Amino acid sequence: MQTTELDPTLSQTLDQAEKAGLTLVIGNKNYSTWSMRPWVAMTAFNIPFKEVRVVLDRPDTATLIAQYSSSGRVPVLLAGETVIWDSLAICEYLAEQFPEKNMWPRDVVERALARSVCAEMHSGFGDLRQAMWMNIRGKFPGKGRTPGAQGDIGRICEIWEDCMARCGPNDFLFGEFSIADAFYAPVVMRFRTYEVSLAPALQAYADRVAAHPAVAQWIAGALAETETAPKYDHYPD
Ligand SMILES: N[C@@H](CCC(=O)N[C@@H](CS)C(=O)NCC(=O)O)C(=O)O
Repeated sequence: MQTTELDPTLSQTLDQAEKAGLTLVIGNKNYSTWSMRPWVAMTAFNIPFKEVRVVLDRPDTATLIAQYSSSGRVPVLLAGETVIWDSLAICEYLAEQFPEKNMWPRDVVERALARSVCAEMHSGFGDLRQAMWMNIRGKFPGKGRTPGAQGDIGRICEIWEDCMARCGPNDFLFGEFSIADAFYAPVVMRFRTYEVSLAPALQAYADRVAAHPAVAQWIAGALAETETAPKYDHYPD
């Protein structure tokens, strides 16, 4: 098992993490979109946790993940004796455990909409995932624009526009940063890597997400990683 150094700003809260008993098992920060979502949410909402990083696409990856979860996938949240897998289930669990943090919007309708956009992200956009995988360090301008990926980009822009229209041009999707923004953060990473051109208001939203301290901290972690994954580091012609 490989682990990353924890950010020094988090180390002071390690005692709390031990007490809360939360450990988040993630994959490589450069490539693992599903890991990024709960990690960003936990960091953004100052939920202390211990991070365990398993390097993906290695011969021992499956064995290492199996130490924590039989799902065979990351992320996994270990909460004391309880094992919670799947990014959305993890975020829902945390929102229930820390209600005072308002990880979902406070308003019931906004909350339902936020859950809708997360569910759509969680279960959809397969063409985007396939043609435009996340590689934070990578630069693949213009690549991956299959018809399906273009359609997914169009739908994501529509979602963002609807949210901006309701919440205001300088906000996150539902006003304050929420789980919904954490769910779309990997899309923001993809739009940067593949240089997707966006309308100014949407580009401004993408820039706000990338500049959020939790997202910036994840990006810094991705840039500092040394492992590579040949199949994701070069875009085939
Ligand atoms: N639906 C799951 C998807 C998790 C997933 O596919 N994780 C990938 C990494 S991003 C994984 O663990 N793959 C296993 C492997 O690469 O061996 C979630 O939301 O957490």
